[in-house]
Amino acid sequence: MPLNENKSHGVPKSHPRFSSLKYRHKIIEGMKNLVVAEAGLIAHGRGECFDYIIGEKTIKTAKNAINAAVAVLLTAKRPVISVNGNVAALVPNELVALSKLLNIPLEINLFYSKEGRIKAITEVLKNAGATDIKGTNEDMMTELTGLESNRRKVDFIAKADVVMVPLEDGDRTETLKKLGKMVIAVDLNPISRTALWADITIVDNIIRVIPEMIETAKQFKKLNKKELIEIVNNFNNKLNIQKTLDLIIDYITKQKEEAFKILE
Ligand code: PTJ
Repeated sequence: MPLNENKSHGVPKSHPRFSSLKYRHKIIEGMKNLVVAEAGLIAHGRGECFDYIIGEKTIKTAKNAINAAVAVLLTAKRPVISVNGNVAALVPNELVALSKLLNIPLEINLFYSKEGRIKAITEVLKNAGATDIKGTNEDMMTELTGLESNRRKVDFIAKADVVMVPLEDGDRTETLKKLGKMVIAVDLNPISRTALWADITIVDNIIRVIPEMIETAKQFKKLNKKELIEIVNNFNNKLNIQKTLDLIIDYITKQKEEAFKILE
């Protein structure tokens, strides 16, 4: 048997936290080769913490939001998926598969600018099979008014009607909304500014969201425009976030009851 067949980064596959540790290492590797910003490690840790309190699974409200998001992306005129370092490190293949399935461009948009990062992320996406990557040529970029961070520099996003923003910081979502764009957010924190500002908030881990969106897109591609619009119209983001918080409270209450049983 080849050495390490049952291990990844020294972690045995039988380890109860194997999956979580595998994604941690993807983030660490990503940071070493410039894909992930240093602060991306901290953001990942924050995400892990929120993932715990939803039970590390796709909860019903996330599935509702995913359905609405896919329906919107299938009916939008000029949709785009924004890509940052964490997302590129965690789910490059899945992201490219989704972009191809929906025929939507990926645009690299970074909060932390650093020499070589755009090139490194472009490489990762190209290796995953991406052919349509925006945000790589400064000369093609314009600036979003009302935004001071590095995220103000955009390419296709400037003309987009729908922008999907996974793992975002609040400022740009607010700006995109003020510019009349529809925003789909993926954020494990249900009460972050991004989550509250977005039109559709998917409270789930990006590692589960993109594969789930791919499966949903395969099904929804068989629906007609009227049926897709109905799915969007039946979705209420505010209510969905409220229900997400209720599910978190229920889960924590249950965990509180369960917590000490193993010690008895
Ligand atoms: O690559 P860059 O330079 O564009 O920077 C990317 C980060 C993520 C570092 C930057 O956007 C940032 O600092 O983001 P924040 O403000 O930390 O917000 C990230 C949000 O994503 C937080 O609410 C986290 O809880 C959430 N989050 C972290 N990991 C995941 C996640 N949400 C979904 N899936 C995750 N795996």
